[in-house]
Amino acid sequence: MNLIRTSFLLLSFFFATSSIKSQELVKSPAPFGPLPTQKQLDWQEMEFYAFVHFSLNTFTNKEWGYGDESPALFNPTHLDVRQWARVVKEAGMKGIILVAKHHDGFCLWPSAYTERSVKNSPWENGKGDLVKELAAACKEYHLKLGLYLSPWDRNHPDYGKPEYITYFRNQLKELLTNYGDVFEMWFDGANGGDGYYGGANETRKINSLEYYNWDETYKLIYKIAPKTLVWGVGPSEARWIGNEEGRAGKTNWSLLRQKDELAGKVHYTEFMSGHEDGERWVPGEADVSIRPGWFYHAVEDDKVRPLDEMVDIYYESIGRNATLLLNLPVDRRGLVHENDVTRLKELVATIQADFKTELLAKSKVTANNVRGNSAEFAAKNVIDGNKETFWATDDNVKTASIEFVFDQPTAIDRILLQEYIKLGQRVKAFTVEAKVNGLWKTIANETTIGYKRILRLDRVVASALRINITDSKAGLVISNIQAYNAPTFVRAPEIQHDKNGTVTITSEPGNSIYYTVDGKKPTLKSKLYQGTFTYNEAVQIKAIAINNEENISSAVNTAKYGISKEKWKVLSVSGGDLKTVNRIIDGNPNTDWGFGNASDKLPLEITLDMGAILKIKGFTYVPQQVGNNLNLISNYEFYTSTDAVNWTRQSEGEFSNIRNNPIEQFKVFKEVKTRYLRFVAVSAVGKGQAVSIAEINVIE
Ligand code: FUL
Repeated sequence: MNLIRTSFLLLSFFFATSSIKSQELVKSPAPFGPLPTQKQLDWQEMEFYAFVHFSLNTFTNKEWGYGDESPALFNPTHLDVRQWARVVKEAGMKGIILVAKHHDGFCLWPSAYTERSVKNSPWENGKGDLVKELAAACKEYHLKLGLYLSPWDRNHPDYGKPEYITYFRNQLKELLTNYGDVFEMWFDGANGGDGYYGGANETRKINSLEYYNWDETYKLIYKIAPKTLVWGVGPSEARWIGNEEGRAGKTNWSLLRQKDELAGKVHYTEFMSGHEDGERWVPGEADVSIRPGWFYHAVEDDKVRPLDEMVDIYYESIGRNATLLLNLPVDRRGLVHENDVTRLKELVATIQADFKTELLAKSKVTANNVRGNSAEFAAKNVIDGNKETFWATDDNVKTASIEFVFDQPTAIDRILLQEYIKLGQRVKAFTVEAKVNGLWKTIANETTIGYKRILRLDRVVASALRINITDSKAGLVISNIQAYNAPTFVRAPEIQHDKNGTVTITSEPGNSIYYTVDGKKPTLKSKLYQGTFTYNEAVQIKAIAINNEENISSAVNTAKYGISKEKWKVLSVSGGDLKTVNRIIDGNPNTDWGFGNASDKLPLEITLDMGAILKIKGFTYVPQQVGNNLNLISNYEFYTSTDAVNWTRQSEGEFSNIRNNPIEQFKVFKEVKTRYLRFVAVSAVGKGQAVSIAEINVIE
């Protein structure tokens, strides 16, 4: 008995010490640098979620309300939040962030702290609560709910004073306690400016870093809603990606020098790539609307972003270590518009086809360094489909290669890589090589990986694949590597129409282009494009490109043009360079005209002659498209006249949000007959006097 007991003790001692030893020998890699919290990890894994902008602006046709619009205007005819949830769920998105209050202060829930809400709208006889309805729909469809509460309130009389902060926090409390879990709280960066402010109609500038006392506000949020991730201004847990086009930088660190940012020392363009030396984990979220505007405008029904662009957005957000927040501007019925639903389905179908069959799982995988030669950190962990296992190298081994050998030559054009970010983001540079016909060739030379990096590559038929990490902050910890052979994606052709009505259609070399001018869908039987042609009347051109080798068609590109601007003339202009002013009517959005010489003072006035009387129902202003510090117009007036003597003002106001989203600005009014147009740039974004115009168009 004693003997047995003694040997048992000895044995257990032996096993205990040996397992301690092996643990000592091959410890898991230590975390490196700033780390994500569990909340941030869960959020990152959502990857793709929806934004909904739907409020008074939907009914006033604005992007930013001034704050004086009546709540009675909020009157959707067929509101169905379950339709939103269905569309979102079917697209594989994981949640919806609803704009509960935009800059005009109108609340989609019956806040106890204001009369400016759905309770004073005809919708559901003032008994409705949109946040509640959406929370229920999200629950039903297993989606997470997020909320946007605009810190800037152009309606509130106390905006700019301490009293407003109490109001703002009270509303936060309502939103974070009455509707269940909120996965993300969204605080927009647009803060302070002109507004109604309870009738004061003035400009109120605030210092957004100080006024809101974000530290206190964040404390309050975490106290009542610890599961909520806070985005945007203040010491946030995720950052804006620096543009409203949904594109992250190729290099994208989930780190940020947030202290510098909070001291106002970081330019927003740096958000696209984060900071390699950031002291905090603040990952990027790429936000973009499926249409040009964030709110619904009927005039944009045919301006839903083309499939090519949506696919690019997917690869340049989720494929570049960011999450993708895609806005669906709900229309006046209260539904996601059919055109948006169609495009979303096309996007999802394309992405699903791209990632249909994974090709590395069956390959033979080896690495030239494995941490402690331990099976626990072996190369094969990157193909086991388990996100908790990883290939790791020895500490300080910052360059290493992992190789995948196929049974037979395999066609590949996508590679997906993931670091095990629980232990930090490490990789600074890597290359990809493919063995083609017995020879290694480099097919990619890239920088960061992070949570997820997807490469779109020209197709190769390879017998083996090698990933070389060429620079890293610390030993490597890679959890997943995949490869796919996505179908050839043929980009839709580009259509251009110049001032003289000349139409040029272009596509990638080797493709054929077919087009129609009668609104019908082009097919292989339509007209083959063989060079430029001229169209002076209003025309709708639809074109497809065909990849001849594989006989694959692109999506249809539709371009609508009004009558050509051939007869247009600039009659007068109150400053700027007269020699180049024709650029604003040359039909080319990439050439712009600048106003802002030393002697130029706003307002700028331009008078145009269209050469004939036409019926128009609006105009558009295309701002300068090229560059970083664009000279943008913020406020305008627009007049029409049939004789250039008597003028009628048709529209005036602001180009809201143009700073963040400098796209073509649409302004509609009641149809009017006119020959002459007068466009007045009243003020510029920022303090300067410099503005520029790429194009002025009319809406017929
Ligand atoms: C911007 C806002 O000003 C826009 O109106 C929109 O809400 C967008 C998501 O953020 O900065």
